[in-house]
Amino acid sequence: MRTSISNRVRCGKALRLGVALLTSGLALLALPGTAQAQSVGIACTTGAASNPTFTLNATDGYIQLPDGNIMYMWGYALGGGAFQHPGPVLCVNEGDTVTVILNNSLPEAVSIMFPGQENVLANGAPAQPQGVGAALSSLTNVAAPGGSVTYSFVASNPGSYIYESGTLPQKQVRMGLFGALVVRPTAGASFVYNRADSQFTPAEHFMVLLSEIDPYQHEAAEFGTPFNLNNYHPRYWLINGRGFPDSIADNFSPFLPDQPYGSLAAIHPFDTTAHPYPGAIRYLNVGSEEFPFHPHGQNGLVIGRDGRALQGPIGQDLSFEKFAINIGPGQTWDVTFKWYDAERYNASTNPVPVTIPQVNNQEFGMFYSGSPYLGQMGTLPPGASTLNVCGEYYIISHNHALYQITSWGVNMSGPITYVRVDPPLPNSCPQP
Ligand SMILES: [Cu+2]
Repeated sequence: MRTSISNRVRCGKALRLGVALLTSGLALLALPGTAQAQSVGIACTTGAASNPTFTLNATDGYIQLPDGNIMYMWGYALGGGAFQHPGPVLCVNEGDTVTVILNNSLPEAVSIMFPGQENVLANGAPAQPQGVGAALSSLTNVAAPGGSVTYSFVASNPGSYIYESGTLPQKQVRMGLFGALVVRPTAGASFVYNRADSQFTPAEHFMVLLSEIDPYQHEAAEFGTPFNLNNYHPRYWLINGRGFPDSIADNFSPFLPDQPYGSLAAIHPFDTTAHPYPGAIRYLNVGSEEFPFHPHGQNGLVIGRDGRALQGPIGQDLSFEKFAINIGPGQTWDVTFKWYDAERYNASTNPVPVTIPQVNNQEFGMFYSGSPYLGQMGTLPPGASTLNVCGEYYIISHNHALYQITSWGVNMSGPITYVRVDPPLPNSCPQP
């Protein structure tokens, strides 16, 4: 295990170096895809402006979990980059011919399926299920150990998609061979679909990729021992490959070198003039159960599922509001959301209509500003500290299958994240 940990540290150095190079713009020509280095929100990896090519290496590594465990994983690493979990978020444009070269460094044949994409080619011929005799061995063409395969398809429908292994998915997807694919519509990158009502605030664009881990299956893969799938029993559930509280750390946080994607949703209050468009969340489920995700504070507006806008035959709007977002296995849901400052409480003109208890009778969470008013910092009693920076609000957002809010028994960790509501624009709050 000591060797594994030192590997992890080296990977982290490589990732940080990669981010530094990207920031300086020097690596744009050298890498087969470039990742946006923003700290919060969906961090797209993009290729050429049209018809991009991505190189993904199936490899192994380790991730950190909230209970302190280190977990052996498989993953798709960006060509030239280190192991990461989950795979890079591939963002392409509608109409692109997308090419994905898969190189396999794992000890068994692996593949990539692109659910929702039509007419996928493998090495230039239609992708086909593979078999040994009458037995199905893979749902699509594979790369043998040490080998490679090239997939291509035309991204003809905008929306959110999963890409994942089609080979022994009951093992390989659970080991981590998955990622997200975003197809941007011709309407532009601030739209989810080619519908005017799917416009969102580009700075408020998020991903919630839900997955699960049975540590005994991963241990068996690491040490090459058998695993009885009848005993499959997840103990960890993750968002974007992290469990809470790691889930709300920045993208590319140095202390999570192989888990680059956070899930904090940082937004501003809805305002018809200053902030008229909603935020957008792309929910994806690569697990084996339905995950009823529960964003508190405001219902989500479900505008698309499985890479298709919710609309009738002549474009009628069939979107609907939802309290819990019930993402089934293999599904993707596109959801927009707003946060309204309904009461507009103000310390001088519209105070909270309750008597604030004296300090000795209050409990302070680590994100409380000391003031109930948005955009104000209050005085905290001696000994209390806060992570709040400018009187912003934090609203929990979590998987509502509460038995899954755990990391192998450590309660209130796992698939939890926050919506962070900053004071109205324009403001001087330091941005995450
Ligand atoms: Cu809840």
